[in-house]
This record gives sequence, structure tokens and C-alpha cells, in this order.
Amino acid sequence: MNENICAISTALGVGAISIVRASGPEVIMIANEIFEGKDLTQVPSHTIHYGYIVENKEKIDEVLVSVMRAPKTFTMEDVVEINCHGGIATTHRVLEALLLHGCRMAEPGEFSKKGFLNGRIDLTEAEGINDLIASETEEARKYAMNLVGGNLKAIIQKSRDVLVSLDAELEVNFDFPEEADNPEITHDKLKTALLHIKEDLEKLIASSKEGKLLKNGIDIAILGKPNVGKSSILNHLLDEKKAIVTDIAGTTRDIVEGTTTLSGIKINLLDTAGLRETEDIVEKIGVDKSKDIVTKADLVLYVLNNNEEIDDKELEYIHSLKNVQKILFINKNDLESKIDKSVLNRDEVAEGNTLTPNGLDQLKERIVSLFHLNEIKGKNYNFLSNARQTALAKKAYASIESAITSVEEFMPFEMIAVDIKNAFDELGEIIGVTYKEELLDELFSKFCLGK
Ligand SMILES: Nc1nc2c(ncn2[C@@H]2O[C@H](COP(=O)(O)OP(=O)(O)OP(=O)(O)O)[C@@H](O)[C@H]2O)c(=O)[nH]1
Ligand SMILES: [Mg+2]
Repeated sequence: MNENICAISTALGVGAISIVRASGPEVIMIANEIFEGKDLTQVPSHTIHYGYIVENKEKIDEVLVSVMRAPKTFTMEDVVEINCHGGIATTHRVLEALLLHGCRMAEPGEFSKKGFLNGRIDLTEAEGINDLIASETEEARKYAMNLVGGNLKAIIQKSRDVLVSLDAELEVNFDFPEEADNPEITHDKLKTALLHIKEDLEKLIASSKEGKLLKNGIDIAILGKPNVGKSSILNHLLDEKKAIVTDIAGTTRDIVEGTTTLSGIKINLLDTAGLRETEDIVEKIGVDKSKDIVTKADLVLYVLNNNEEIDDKELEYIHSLKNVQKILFINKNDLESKIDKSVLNRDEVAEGNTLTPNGLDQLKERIVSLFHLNEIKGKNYNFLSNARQTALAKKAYASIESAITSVEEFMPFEMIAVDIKNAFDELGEIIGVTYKEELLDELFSKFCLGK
């Protein structure tokens, strides 16, 4: 923990400025050894200084160095940030100079890990920082900022505090039941408190889907027979000629991906190879991929041709898509209608064409309303943000349920206390009050280098 670490914190490439960051007890001294301008060990905290990075009397770069002393820093240790000129050679030489003078290369996410271990941020805030960096849309950014601001932590902390005090009351009662001035704890009082927590957790767990949606977006697979206009629809929705469109059936052979946004939320569109029996090896692999993608998609946009009849096999396939939301888009409504719509579920049908074009704006609105995108946006963003948090919240929920059952069956307080302790440990793991070293390594290793 007390080591001096350094890394390049900005994206490596050609740019005006790069930032090389160092954290640890001796980083100001180390930076001072390679800095020409003034004595950095004597400057006040949170100040920035002009000078040169010098190695073996050679001026490597003209820089600005920020000096921030513990504890009011991201890691709660002394931190130095060297703003050097961008570009690969310069940035690497500045980094190298720090390494030569006693810093070691930071692991990915190690600055954040130090911030967590030193108590500046909890695990949900650390995860929020990572989400913020990865945000591609405005909604994902707002959502991540809510995490960074500690709002999810506060909710978890609140339930956990109630459990801690319930447990303390139970302990007193079963350790010294005869003491007259013990606070009175009854099965009724316990039940009321536990039901409140259960309700709060229920809301959080139910909202994890919305969190996933804000963060990762919606995966929409565009499926259907060859030549129905899947790629044309993709191109229209993206407003870009992303996929090749021809009148040859079997034009698309691999998944073509594109992203756009609807109501500020990311939409991942996956155009696929048209579904048909084929002897062509390449096309067959494509068709298999199209079928596989259904398991990953949040929505299947199944495209049909208005000018073609639906055969039994296709109908059977459409009906087999049971466990995924779908929109059946009848394309080419500029052509004569030969399709029998009565065999389709009316609630799932939409129609239009990509020529005039028609029905595509309505299709977008349909997606917005299907996933309640406008409502999600208006909410408070207090959603669980990843599988780790959701799994722990579900465990805590199960422990609370078990405690409630025990209360209802008038079990002894000692038994109820076991479930309560489990629940607050599980909630504690979400925010990192308790953690396993392997979990931290795994979690922070997914962070960027230099963060
Ligand atoms: N009349 C009409 N033609 C369309 C419409 N949409 C697409 N087409 C035409 O239909 C043909 C096939 O379009 P694509 O978008 O390549 O169809 P696809 O479903 O991706 O086909 P595969 O990649 O072979 O599976 C092209 O000639 C398009 O110009 C439409 O709404 N109306
Ligand atoms: Mg295509």
C-alpha cells in the first residue's frame, strides 16, 4: 500500500497534453529529482508549477506539475501529476524518468484501489468512476455520476445501519435478558423493520434491469429471411450506409453492428444474415450466428416482406421466439400486400418501408415505449449497476426473507440474529465494508491503467 506508483493517465496517442500521475509517500521527492524549475518539496499543496523534466542533464519536456499532498487527494496519499506534451515518445520518457527514480508501474485501477483502501471512496463509488469513464451516452454518464456521488452507497448504508442496530438490540436481549432496562425488542417490532428493508431491497433488485439498460444500452437483433430489407432498416436507423444492401438474397453474411441512441440511451443494432436453409458454408455459419444472437438480444426486430406470403416454417420460427421481446416489422409496404397479417400477434406488428421511407420513426417510438426509456430517464438513477451488486442484494434479500419467516414463527432471537447478520454482511460487501482480496483484484483489474 505504501509504494510509490505511477502511470500514464491519459489515452496514449497523439494529443496536445498527456498526464503522467504518481501516488505514494515519496512521489513529491521523486518528482523533484527529475524537475527543474523550483523545489517541489517546498511548495504548498494543490498548486501547479512550470518547469522541465530533466534526465542526465537532458531536458526531456517542458511541463506543468501539480503537487497535491495527502490526505485531500484521490488516493489520500501524496499525488503528483505531470502535464507533459502529448505523444508517445515524450509521455513514455517522462514515465520512464519516474520509474528510474523509484516509482513502480501502477496496476490497472490501482489509484482507485488505493482510494478505496484508504477510505476515500466505497466500492460502488469506485465502480461508478469506472462506469463514468466507459460512458458513451448522456444517460449512462448521469447514471454513473449518481454512483460516484455516493447515492447508491447511502441507500445500502441506510438499510445496513437499521440491521446493525436491530442486531445490537437482539444481542443485548439474549445476553442479558433479565436486565430490566434493556430496550424492548419484540417480534412485532422486528417484523416491521425487516419488512421495510425487504421492500427497499425489492425495489433495488427490480431496478437492476434499468441500470443495465442505462449503462450498456439495448441490444436489438434484426432478424428475418433474406432480402426482406434488414440491412436497409439498419442503415436507416443508424442514418449511415453501414451494411451493404443489394437485391441479391444472402447479401449479409456476418453480423453487422452499429450503435445509435434513442432518448439518450444507447441502442446496439445487430444486423444479421437472412435466415434460410443453405448449402453455402460461409452463409450457413452466418445463419447459425443469426439464430445464436437471439439469446443475447433484449429485443428481436423480426422483419417480414409485405409482398411475400409467410410460410409455415417461418411462422413456427417466429412463434418459437418466446422468451424475448419482439417487434414484427412488415417492411416494403410500398409494394402490393401479399402477407396474411392475421396469423401474427397484432400487438407485436409494426409496418413501413425503407424506400419512401415510412414507419421508421414510429418504430423508434415503439422501442422507446417498449423499454419505458423516457420514464427511466426521469427517475433518480438509484439503480444497482452491475452483476456483483445485484447478486449480493439478492443474497441479502433472501437472508431478510428468512429472518421474517423466523420472526413469524416466533423463533428464538438467537436464530433471527443469524439471518440479520448475514444480511448486513452481504450489504456490507456491496459497498466494500467487508471484502475479499481476490474480489478487489478482479474488480480493479478491469479499470483503466492510470485510474
Ligand atoms: N420496395 C422496397 N424495397 C426495399 C425496401 N427495403 C429494402 N428494399 C430492397 O430490398 C432489397 C434487399 O434489401 P436488404 O436491406 O439488402 O435486405 P436484407 O434483408 O438485409 O437481405 P440479406 O442481407 O440478403 O439477408 C434491396 O434491393 C433493397 O433496396 C422497401 O421498403 N421497399
Ligand atoms: Mg442484409
